[in-house]
Amino acid sequence: MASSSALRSSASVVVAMVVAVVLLAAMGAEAETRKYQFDVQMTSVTRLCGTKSIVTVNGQYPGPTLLAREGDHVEVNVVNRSPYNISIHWHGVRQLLSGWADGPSYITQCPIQPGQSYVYRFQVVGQRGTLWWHAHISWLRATVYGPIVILPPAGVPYPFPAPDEEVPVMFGEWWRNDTEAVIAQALQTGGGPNVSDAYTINGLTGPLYNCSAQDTFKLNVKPGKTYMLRLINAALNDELFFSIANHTLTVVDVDALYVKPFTVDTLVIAPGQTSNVLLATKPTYPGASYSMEARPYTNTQGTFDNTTVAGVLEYEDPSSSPSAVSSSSPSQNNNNNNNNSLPVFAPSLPQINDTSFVANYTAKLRSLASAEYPAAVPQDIDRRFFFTVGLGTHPCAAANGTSCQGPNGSRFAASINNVSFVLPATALLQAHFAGRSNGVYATDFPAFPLTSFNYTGTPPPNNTNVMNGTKVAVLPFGASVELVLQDTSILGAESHPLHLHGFNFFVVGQGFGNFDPANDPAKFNLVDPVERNTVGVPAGGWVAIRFRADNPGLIICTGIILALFPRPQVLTRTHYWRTCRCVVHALSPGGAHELGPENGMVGAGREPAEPEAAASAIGSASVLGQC
Ligand SMILES: *[C@@H]1O[C@H](CO)[C@@H](O)[C@H](O)[C@H]1NC(C)=O
Ligand SMILES: *[C@@H]1O[C@H](CO)[C@@H](O)[C@H](O)[C@H]1NC(C)=O
Ligand SMILES: *[C@@H]1O[C@H](CO)[C@@H](O)[C@H](O)[C@H]1NC(C)=O
Ligand SMILES: *[C@@H]1O[C@H](CO)[C@@H](O)[C@H](O)[C@H]1NC(C)=O
Ligand SMILES: *[C@@H]1O[C@H](CO)[C@@H](O)[C@H](O)[C@H]1NC(C)=O
Ligand SMILES: *[C@@H]1O[C@H](CO)[C@@H](O)[C@H](O)[C@H]1NC(C)=O
Ligand SMILES: *[C@@H]1O[C@H](CO)[C@@H](O)[C@H](O)[C@H]1NC(C)=O
Ligand SMILES: *[C@@H]1O[C@H](CO)[C@@H](O)[C@H](O)[C@H]1NC(C)=O
Ligand SMILES: *[C@@H]1O[C@H](CO)[C@@H](O)[C@H](O)[C@H]1NC(C)=O
Ligand SMILES: *[C@@H]1O[C@H](CO)[C@@H](O)[C@H](O)[C@H]1NC(C)=O
Ligand SMILES: *[C@@H]1O[C@H](CO)[C@@H](O)[C@H](O)[C@H]1NC(C)=O
Ligand SMILES: *[C@@H]1O[C@H](CO)[C@@H](O)[C@H](O)[C@H]1NC(C)=O
Ligand SMILES: [Cu+2]
Repeated sequence: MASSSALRSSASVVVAMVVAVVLLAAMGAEAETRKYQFDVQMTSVTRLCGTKSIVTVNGQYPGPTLLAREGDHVEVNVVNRSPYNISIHWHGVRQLLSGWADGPSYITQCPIQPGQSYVYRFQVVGQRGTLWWHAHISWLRATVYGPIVILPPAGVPYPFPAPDEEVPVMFGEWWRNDTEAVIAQALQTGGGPNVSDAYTINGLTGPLYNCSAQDTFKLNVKPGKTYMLRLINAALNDELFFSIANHTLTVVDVDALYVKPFTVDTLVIAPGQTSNVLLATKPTYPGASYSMEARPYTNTQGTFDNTTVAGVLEYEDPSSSPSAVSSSSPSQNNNNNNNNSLPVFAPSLPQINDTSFVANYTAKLRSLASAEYPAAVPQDIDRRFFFTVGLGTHPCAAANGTSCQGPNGSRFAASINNVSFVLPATALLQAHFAGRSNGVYATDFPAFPLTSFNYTGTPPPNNTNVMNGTKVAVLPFGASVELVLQDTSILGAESHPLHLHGFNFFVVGQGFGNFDPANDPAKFNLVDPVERNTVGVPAGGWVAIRFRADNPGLIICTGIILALFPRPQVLTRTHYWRTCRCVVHALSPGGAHELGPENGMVGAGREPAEPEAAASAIGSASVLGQC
């Protein structure tokens, strides 16, 4: 079990105030240091009538909840008792001045090798809501993940009526086979990785799969109460629809940022995204149970996991024995089957390819933009980027040239502006820190496509080859950045979730077809656009985001990291969720892209400085580990 200690140090408080004077002073918060022990280990787990050994933290699947209050310091000692290299990413945590703790292997750190350990230290500043943590190397995050629950500072209420109870609800994917074998095979053949066999809710596959009813997530509720579900999409590849029969969900935040509340029957959540939603139960015992279901949204032309995971919302029966009544959380269990005789209602979910439903849903998301929680949307832009995001091919690496399983015997690759990211052998942050970026990465990532074409036109260009490289784009510290992400129709238009490390951003506009630089910016929402850390680039469309490159905290890497999540079936993806250092580079097979300010990295208490020259003054090399 993860534990938190109440150790309070005045030194911590001082640092907190330096970093976030405004936020913390306003709240009068006293920061704690929360300490966790994460033992990464192999654990036997049975699902769908098959038992396999998976990588877990502390033997738990999903892993333990990391709980903190806004303003707290967090310290996680990760001990690697597994046979795999591993690192842990704290997804969505801004990591102000703590870039070394972000977690992506070969970007901000070397992986923690078997038998070794690493202490992640960071502070939660200016965020409250739900985030999550996961392994950040290869496909280990398929099983190594868990919730991050960030409570508001003591005494600070939610900007909505307080729920009676809060429950993390994590969506995931389950493969019968070893997921490291699945991704290794895809990389070898150049084809898409095998799709998952089931989706999960809190690690449980539910009654719609064979040999699975015993592994069903049950949410036990009382009538007349409000439950806050902390939704997390930890699936590797799939955007999901989610709905609970006969109940509505009121969305109050996304990615640990409050939104203007709105109520829906069904919501959409992309991989990496989180959302707090309020579930008001029926005023009286209904004598029925309600299925809660999740299944994918996709318009891919390739194969995908076309299955549905279900859990059950069960009302406490007032006529049952008092022993069934428990007031303590969590209000969930796997084996309580005493309501078998009740009718169970099922929700109706949108069609799997209902892109207009998704567009309608995302259009409802607005920042709260209140006096307490303002939306600081950059109005004047210093740097503009236009990135095409999509699929392409690499030539087959096999000597005979014909054995690969991608299009026409090639290998699938994902790219941004036609550059496919190649993972370096030295962590980028480390290379920068040591002043030895030469030969590790180049700083010539193109801000615009080198060749323009009809990005979403049909037919797409015949030449699908992409170049590869470890390239970054450098941002000056403090710059206001606008980034337009344009999906392409090359090898099929698809929705690609994209994620930034170290930053939140505002989604100021989106649309279908090609972005029109003459007319679309006039339609941008610069007042209350939703702020988040992960956004889906619409299939065959574009999305425009804005942010300020104000986080020198990723020190060296200062980074912003944009990670692209191409669809599973079409990619050889090793590189999902790669973060990057100071700028934008495209990831290759599995393409992610990264972006971040390289100038202006500072150590705690230092002024912004020149990139490599200042590096040696920053932090301590010992935190890097050995590559
Ligand atoms: C799992 O992998 C084995 C070989 O490693 C293969 O024979 C089997 O078909 C795979 N099963 C699934 C469900 O992919
Ligand atoms: C992937 O699926 C194919 C076809 O079902 C199967 O033959 C192969 O063994 C699977 N590979 C892995 C690693 O599961
Ligand atoms: C369950 O098993 C039956 C019989 O083997 C099969 O026809 C059906 O497709 C399976 N259903 C699922 C969801 O796997
Ligand atoms: C649930 O919804 C279904 C369909 O919308 C309706 O037929 C049914 O009466 C509802 N039942 C309960 C108990 O809410
Ligand atoms: C997905 O599965 C559903 C029901 O099992 C089926 O109706 C639908 O046609 C499938 N869609 C695709 C694209 O395979
Ligand atoms: C969605 O898929 C169905 C068949 O599965 C098809 O008839 C329909 O045209 C598709 N809709 C869109 C918007 O692609
Ligand atoms: C999306 O919204 C538009 C306008 O609000 C509406 O006409 C359309 O029916 C909606 N589509 C879906 C799938 O909800
Ligand atoms: C091509 O090479 C691959 C290994 O790189 C091998 O598996 C395959 O059998 C070869 N195909 C032919 C036609 O020689
Ligand atoms: C781009 O392609 C689309 C779809 O094929 C077409 O409707 C549009 O006219 C094209 N735009 C230009 C500028 O050629
Ligand atoms: C693409 O290839 C097709 C078929 O080989 C050919 O007809 C077409 O002219 C090519 N298009 C371009 C833009 O080269
Ligand atoms: C980069 O691309 C070149 C040309 O296609 C290829 O020879 C090389 O192996 C690629 N490197 C990587 C790491 O994929
Ligand atoms: C683990 O990481 C180290 C350092 O990058 C590397 O040398 C080693 O090959 C990796 N081991 C595995 C099993 O990937
Ligand atoms: Cu992240």
